[in-house]
Amino acid sequence: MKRSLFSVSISVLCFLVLLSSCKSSDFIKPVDTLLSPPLYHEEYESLVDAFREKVSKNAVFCSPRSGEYTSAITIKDLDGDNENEALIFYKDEIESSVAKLHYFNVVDGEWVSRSDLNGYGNEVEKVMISDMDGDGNSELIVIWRVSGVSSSNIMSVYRTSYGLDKYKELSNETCSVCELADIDGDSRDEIFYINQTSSSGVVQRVARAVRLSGNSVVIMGEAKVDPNISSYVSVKTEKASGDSPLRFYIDALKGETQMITELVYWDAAKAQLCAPFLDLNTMSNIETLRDNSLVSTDINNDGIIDIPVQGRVICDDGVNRIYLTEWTDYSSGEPVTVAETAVNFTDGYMINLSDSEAETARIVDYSSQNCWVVCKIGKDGTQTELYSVLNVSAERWADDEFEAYFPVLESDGNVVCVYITDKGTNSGITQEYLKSRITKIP
Ligand SMILES: [Ca+2]
Ligand SMILES: [Ca+2]
Ligand SMILES: [Ca+2]
Ligand SMILES: [Ca+2]
Repeated sequence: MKRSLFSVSISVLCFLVLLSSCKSSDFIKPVDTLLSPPLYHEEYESLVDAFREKVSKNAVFCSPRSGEYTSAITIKDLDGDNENEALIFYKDEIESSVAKLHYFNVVDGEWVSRSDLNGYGNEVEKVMISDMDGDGNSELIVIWRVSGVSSSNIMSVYRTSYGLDKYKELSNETCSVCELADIDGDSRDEIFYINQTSSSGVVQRVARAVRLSGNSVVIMGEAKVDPNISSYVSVKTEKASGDSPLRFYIDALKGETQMITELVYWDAAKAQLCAPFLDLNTMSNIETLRDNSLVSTDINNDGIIDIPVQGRVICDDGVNRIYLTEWTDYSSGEPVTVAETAVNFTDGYMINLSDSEAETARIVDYSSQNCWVVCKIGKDGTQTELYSVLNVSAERWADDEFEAYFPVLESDGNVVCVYITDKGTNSGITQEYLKSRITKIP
């Protein structure tokens, strides 16, 4: 059975509307108010009928919550024979505690049920598909989860068993973060994840890379990371090139308000997975610890992700303490600051300071008026007011009182505007300069 990817994706889209996660079984009912196109593509009908007939009449479908495949039904050529196979995530009924995976292939134009696999939770977080060992057959990596318990995700790896045309589970393990990527640059994917263990009340977390070897999942390398985090927020990678390995940047919350970024990569020369920020004395990532929830991002658009490291205090009036943020590129193995910003989280903007400005800047924070006054500290300690940055509602912005201000950012019915003092003007600060320097928080 051949079909274009395009027609599959349309039918997948039609399904998605009704399948936000595991939803009740009335998915075939038309919902005219939601959609004008048909709910599912006609090509799906034979598969859904086969599933109802051979697997379960009352099943409810489960959509993976994240990742590339977010439909309960994924149709894809898994073995490279130019015919599609189908994966269906479902539960026997809405209250069932076990989500399952069913695998179909096509024989003589008919969908044939091949494998029915029990999961390790009542939801599906993500499914990843890749031929990890290059034998022509795709492996399936499924992250199962229990509703509301993100720390108990279980990663299962499934491989086809020859001759039987079935999928079989090779391994399962708890994981927090899980990505499929070519970690060592040999053109085959490995699995990268973070595993948590607890023994006698002591929690340990390790970043781990595993690959497929025969019918086993084997550890390539592992590296300890900060165990004392509340949750992982995001995982990013850059495109690996030449000598530059694939690097994982994992932002994690510590407590409610602090954040760290773990950096993990494969060191080809040492044949080791490395996580350089863990301080072994304190077993914590002090290098990137900050009192805010800024996440790593490519701040200077050079293709390398930068980590927002907490710099010196630029405002401490006894009530508020504001730190300079030093966006740091670690791609050379040594920290290189590529941008320095003062971030106003309350008012939703940041000021990108030049090196010399960052050295001498001080902020006076009139937080009740949503106003920052940016000053320069002279060598003799004198404080010169250069400009003020104000956040006002769009309604107030129309008033005459802001005539001396010019707008730099507008969003959500608010205007961030700036007034430059005479001394600021004399220092060479212009409207154009500040318009290019004051931006939204990434
Ligand atoms: Ca196939
Ligand atoms: Ca394979
Ligand atoms: Ca590889
Ligand atoms: Ca960068």
